[in-house]
Amino acid sequence: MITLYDCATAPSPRRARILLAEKGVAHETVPVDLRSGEQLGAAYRQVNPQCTVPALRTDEGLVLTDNAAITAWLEARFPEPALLGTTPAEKAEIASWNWRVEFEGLLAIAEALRNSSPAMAHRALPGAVDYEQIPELAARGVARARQFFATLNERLAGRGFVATGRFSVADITAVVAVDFARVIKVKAGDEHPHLQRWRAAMALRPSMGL
Ligand SMILES: N[C@@H](CCC(=O)N[C@@H](CS)C(=O)NCC(=O)O)C(=O)O
Repeated sequence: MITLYDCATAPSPRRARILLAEKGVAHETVPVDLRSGEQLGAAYRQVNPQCTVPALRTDEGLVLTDNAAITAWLEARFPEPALLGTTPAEKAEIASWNWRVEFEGLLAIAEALRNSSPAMAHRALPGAVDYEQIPELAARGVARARQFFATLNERLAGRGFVATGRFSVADITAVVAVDFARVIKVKAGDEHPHLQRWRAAMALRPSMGL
């Protein structure tokens, strides 16, 4: 059986949940309570010494400790539907946009949240090591997230999907990033018509309710 170590309220495991649903892969879920610090406890450290979710235990007992590994493994193990592209050019385009959405979107939002939230004092970065907050980074993160919304809106003008002509992992990462931005009060508005149209179309996929 495949096991997902998950947290219902966190964006990174949501990426893995949506991917598993889009691939139609049956699995068990083990919740990890990030609010109480369960990820830093001895039991979860045995699963993932990096103390982050998601982690995925494969049916062969291999433990994958980040979305990059989970995505690569799922695509290789369950090739259909292809979510990383099929031709060399598609694979490159999807990898590029997925990285941009991670770096310009998800990481910018995390930068804003983790450097300002009192609940994340001393925890400015995820992982086994504590880092202090740098309050100035919060404002920069918000500015970067706003820029990400503008970039994504521009990208989606006249397009149905973030990369290539088909649904891909780049759409999954982008939906998760756009929704996560609510925590720093960055939202799509009238100035983002293309982004809003795409997000409404994505909402028709049952996986996006996860
Ligand atoms: N590179 C990782 C990042 C995972 C990550 O940052 N997860 C966060 C939740 S969204 C986490 O585990 N946080 C634990 C903490 O803040 O201590 C991935 O995408 O798999």
